[in-house]
Amino acid sequence: MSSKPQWEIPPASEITPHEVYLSRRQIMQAGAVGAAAMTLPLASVDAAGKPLKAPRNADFSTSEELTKYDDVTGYCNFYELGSGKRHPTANAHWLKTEPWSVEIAGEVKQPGKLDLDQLLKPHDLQERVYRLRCVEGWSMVIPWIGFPLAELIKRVEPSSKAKFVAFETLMDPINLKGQQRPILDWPYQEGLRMDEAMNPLTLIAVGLYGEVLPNQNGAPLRLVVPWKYGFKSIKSIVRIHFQESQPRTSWNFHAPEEYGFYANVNPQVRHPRWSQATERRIGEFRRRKTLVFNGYGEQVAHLYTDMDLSANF
Ligand SMILES: Nc1nc2c(c(=O)[nH]1)N[C@H]1C(S)=C(S)[C@@H](COP(=O)(O)O)O[C@H]1N2
Ligand SMILES: [Mo]
Repeated sequence: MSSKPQWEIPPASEITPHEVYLSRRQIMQAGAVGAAAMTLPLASVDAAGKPLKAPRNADFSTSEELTKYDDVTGYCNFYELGSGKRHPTANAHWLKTEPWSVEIAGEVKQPGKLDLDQLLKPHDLQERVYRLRCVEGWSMVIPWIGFPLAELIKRVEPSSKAKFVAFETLMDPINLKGQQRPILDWPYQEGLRMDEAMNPLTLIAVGLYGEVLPNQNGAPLRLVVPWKYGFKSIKSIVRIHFQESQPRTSWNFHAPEEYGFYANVNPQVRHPRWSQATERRIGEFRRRKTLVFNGYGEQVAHLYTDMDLSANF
């Protein structure tokens, strides 16, 4: 996000994603490790980039062409690591992911601090290919690895008062130098209504393209909410708070008329400074039409039947 939409397109990489991805998968299959027997490499030193195997969930995956690995990991929004698209990759080492824990708090029966192993161990990982659409007007297709947020929510047992879930990114201004400038009210915060958080599409991602999440993509765990603009998909989460009131969220607080709390991808609702009717799929030349709910309407439109989506944008 910036004061102007950035239409900059990354240079075409030489190798296709399929070639890279298939060869990685073949290497992993040759290892013949059962998914259940696998220990997660997530909590080890320099985990980012280590192979991470998970079966694809075809029911939740688009068959559209994948965005190139180099673009997924080289053209990022992660303002803690710098506000340019290339900065998060160049500054990825600013993010210290070990040790890592996530605080579960608020209206919940099982509050507490979980280290990464405790948080992830009970959950089986799966791969899901989702579209990601940034409010700036570009989109990607990414093979994520993770598990449904709903599984974690059920495990920690929110109380009946929990109507919303709030998320926070790591606050570490000494290392995360982006936080030394008041671009946003740090730490980065996002939130979902409980039914959005429980929707089977909503994913906690810990990997992509068959490997542990690179730092610039939100290691060691991030949200992926595919029917919403990318800014809802908060990276490097350290706190999950269950609450009765609608959470304050960073981009909405920064510019409420530009970044609504709901942030559902909607070609009919303009961003005040540009149209959302079309998008540039990274790697493609021609712009495509943006789909309502980013193409996930069948799964999520029912969440909003009673809402005016131009007022609740
Ligand atoms: N903590 C944090 N999370 C964040 C952001 C950020 O700046 N900080 N940017 C958001 C935006 S605007 C987008 S489009 C997506 C981009 O995810 P990607 O870089 O993995 O493609 O991350 C989102 N999550
Ligand atoms: Mo974005």
